Amino acid sequence: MKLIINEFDRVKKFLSDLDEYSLVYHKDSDGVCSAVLLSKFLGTPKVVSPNDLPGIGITDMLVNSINSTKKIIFTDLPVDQTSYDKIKRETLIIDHHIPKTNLNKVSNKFIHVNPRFSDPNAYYPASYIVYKISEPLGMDVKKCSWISAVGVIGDHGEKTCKDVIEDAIRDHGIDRNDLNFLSNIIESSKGVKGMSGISEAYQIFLNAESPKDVLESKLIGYYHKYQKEINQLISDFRYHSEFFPETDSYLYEIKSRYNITSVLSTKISEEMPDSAVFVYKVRDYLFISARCQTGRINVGKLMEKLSEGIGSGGGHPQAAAATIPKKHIEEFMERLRKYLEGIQSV
Ligand SMILES: [Mn+2]
Repeated sequence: MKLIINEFDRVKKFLSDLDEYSLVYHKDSDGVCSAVLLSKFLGTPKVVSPNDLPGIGITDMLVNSINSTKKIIFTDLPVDQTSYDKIKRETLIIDHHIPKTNLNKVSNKFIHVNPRFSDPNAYYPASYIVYKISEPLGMDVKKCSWISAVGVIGDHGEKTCKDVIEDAIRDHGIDRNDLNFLSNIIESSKGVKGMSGISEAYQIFLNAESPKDVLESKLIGYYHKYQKEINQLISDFRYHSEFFPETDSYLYEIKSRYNITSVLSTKISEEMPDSAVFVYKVRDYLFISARCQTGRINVGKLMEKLSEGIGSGGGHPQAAAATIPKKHIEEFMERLRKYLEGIQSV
């Protein structure tokens, strides 16, 4: 299977007269790496930012600020699932999430690149798409193959994007573990410092000539802090989680300054794949992360059902999440407990 870019000629034209532009990227490893590649190939953007709301959301303030430049590029963000009508400029969207709307058909100011338009099952992270688009445009991509590979690994795309992983390993003297580590460094920067950590990661990767420059940067400090926190929370989980034998489930309230809920629930559930693991954190709202690696309990459906009418929830059968506003937390926890105790099925 090969990556097909339907809009290649329009992308080429868009990029050929690009003087000032804004760049908005998803705040994860693939988002950062694809944004770094674009910035290296196209020159530094005038405005650059990770998306600034939870998940894929973008504030009006950020939209206003990117509307001040002639052109806009989004990478690794499903702009079709945001309020795109507020975008006023010629805009290139490079994405790989499951699309809801093809923005090419909405307005000709949008160039919407998503390999799923030609093959709904295509799986190519944004860092790979950027790499593959830039190569025929005459960019020196080989020099940056390691950055593309880090993004691909971050989004678990190694099966469909083997060639870039091989390029990176061959040309930069690194192995798969290094790529994994570099991706974890980005996720840790987000975990420890949120949006500003992600921006720091972007800047450090942008200035890096080689993986070594990243490995010697202050991002390593974030990585170690994050790992330490994860290990402490895993041992705290053993003592303080609540077990529900009726459904073979664990419920745990996390108390950490870090953005760590999803990572922790994944780690724990990987050690007990048939149990269901629910990790939650209470702030201005409740955020809960649910895992069941074997899919015995379809946590995607469960989160959707439990948050019905009081919040938003959903995801995959093995991994899902929900966000509940403060006033409905009690109601949500009651529904969840009833389910976990086997009193009520959903
Ligand atoms: Mn992403």
